[in-house]
Amino acid sequence: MKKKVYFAGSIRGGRQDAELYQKIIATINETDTVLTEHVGDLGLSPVEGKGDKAIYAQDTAWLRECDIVIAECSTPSLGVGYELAYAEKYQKPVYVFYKKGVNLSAMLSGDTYFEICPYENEKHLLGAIKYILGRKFQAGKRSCDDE
Ligand code: 6IA
Repeated sequence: MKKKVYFAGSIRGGRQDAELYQKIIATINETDTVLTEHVGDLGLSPVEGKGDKAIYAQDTAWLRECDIVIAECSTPSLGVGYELAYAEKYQKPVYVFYKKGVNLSAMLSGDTYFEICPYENEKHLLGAIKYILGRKFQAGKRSCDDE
């Protein structure tokens, strides 16, 4: 059965990685279902759209509903940080990707609940995501280094 994937990436934190988010979403959609396709929308205006209360209600509902959370955290984002803590509260498997060399917040790298996955390049990132989605979730077997 297809997994429901909550993909998190920066919106108001900055859209410089939006094209990368789009590629991640396309990769996940090859085998599973991304609930948050708007994160990769290159035309998305961070300030317009539905009200913030509606966004919060929808996104937190999706976080409770999803099977797994995958986040790209190279661009710091308050919203993504909040989503990751929310996902932990609901005991969802959480994978945090970031480009090697980026100074990831200690509140992510220091939280042993999260699977922290630094990557070298796009190929490595997309390969790791495919690998994660291709296996069963088993306690103690969530490292993204064992591809
Ligand atoms: O603080 P940020 O804006 O960078 O937070 C980004 C994260 O919060 C993403 O992972 C999204 O899941 C969520 N998020 C933030 N803004 C929106 C949003 N804006 N719509 C849906 N999720 C959001 C609406 C803009 C609209 C024109 C599509």
